[in-house]
Amino acid sequence: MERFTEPERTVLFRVPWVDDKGNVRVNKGYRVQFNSAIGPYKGGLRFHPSVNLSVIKFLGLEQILKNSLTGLPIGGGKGGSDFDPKGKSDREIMAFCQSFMTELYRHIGADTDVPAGDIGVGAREIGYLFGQYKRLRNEHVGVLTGRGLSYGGSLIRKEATGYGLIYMVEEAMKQRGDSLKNKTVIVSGSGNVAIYTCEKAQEFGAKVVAMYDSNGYVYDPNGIQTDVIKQIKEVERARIKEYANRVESAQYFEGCKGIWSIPCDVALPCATQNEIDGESAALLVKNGVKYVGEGANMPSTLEAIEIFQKADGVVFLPAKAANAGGVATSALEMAQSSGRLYWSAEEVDAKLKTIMVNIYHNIDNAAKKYGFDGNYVMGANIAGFEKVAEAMMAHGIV
Ligand code: NDP
Ligand code: 2IT
Repeated sequence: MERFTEPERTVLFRVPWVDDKGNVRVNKGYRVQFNSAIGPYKGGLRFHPSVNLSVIKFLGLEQILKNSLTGLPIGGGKGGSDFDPKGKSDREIMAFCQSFMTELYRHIGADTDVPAGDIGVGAREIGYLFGQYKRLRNEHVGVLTGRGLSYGGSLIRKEATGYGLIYMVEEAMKQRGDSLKNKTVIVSGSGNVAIYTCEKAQEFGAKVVAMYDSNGYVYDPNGIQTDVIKQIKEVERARIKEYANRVESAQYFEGCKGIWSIPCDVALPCATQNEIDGESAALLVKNGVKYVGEGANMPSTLEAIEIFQKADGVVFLPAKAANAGGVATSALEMAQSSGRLYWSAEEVDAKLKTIMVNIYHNIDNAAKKYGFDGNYVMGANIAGFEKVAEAMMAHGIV
């Protein structure tokens, strides 16, 4: 455990770049290469002003266990910067990404460490990062995942975290003779994970009534229209407030926390850490929530988790299991890159679904086996840890 909690390597670096006004700007860059016992370091890059070493370390530690749960050969790592992509021009984003990669490239590689996206890092950023890596190394390899489809990306990677979350929630419901059909759902956030969670939940017949960005939330009793959210967030990069200007049945409320006061059957936090505190958790339980599935990493505070777990009949699916579909599909992208071939969307989606169903039963069984029936926090930690610990022991003291 002492070795497990200490990162194998931590890289901190300066990221200088020039803004559109000609000013020199400097940000902090991070890559924590936490654990490579079961495969190359794997995990996203986050660009957000709140990023510091502590945030990257908690995400990296979670990533080790999550990646182990996928059953695929990927170790754990995480990185990022305190750079704020909001309000920056495309040229500024490119300049930042090129500078970031000019340092990072010497520490990563397709068999060493394979970063991907996270908050503030999507298809555009991965494109600029990949372009600079390729230029520096003169190698077109699978060193990043979440790549565009024209240069080595995998179908369904973009959708994978959200779709995977819903596949797991549906499996947990199925085991209890329940389903998402006609359920009222809240999805927080409106980024990559939130959008595809919303889309898949609605495909299963649920009604998603609210979503937010960091300014406030929209409530649409008729069900959020995913295509409108996609247009606002993916195309225009605008604020969610716009949704209420475009959809008559919707209302906008300033501030985020109020979203958890809306009664729902299923709560799916998909924005960021600590977005559900004890007070919000108690309110959700009081209003009848039955399933909580974490799309974001550590969105529930410790107090909130305790409230969900103590509440009668509430199923709590923790992040490292519930949002593992993203990184699992990243591993499928790595496999396709190594094999120099592409799988169809149906093929990748089918594999994703199988992986999520398997993770659910693995954590359920581990919880039962160790006497914590229904406690998926314990189940996920134990099932994830076993494989990593076994590999670490096999490698000796390294
Ligand atoms: P995006 O950048 O695409 O979206 C993030 C969303 O969360 C935005 O709507 C953003 O609002 C909102 N948000 C961010 N910070 C805050 C905050 N402090 N308060 C309120 N809202 C906030 O990121 P992703 O969708 O990729 O990531 C969301 C979560 O899912 C993160 O926890 C990430 O670690 C996790 N995750 C992501 C995976 C992936 O494949 N992308 C895989 C597994 C987990 P705004 O635009 O206003 O900032
Ligand atoms: O938190 C996560 O699992 C991610 N951001 C995805 C990591 C990845 O390598 O796809």
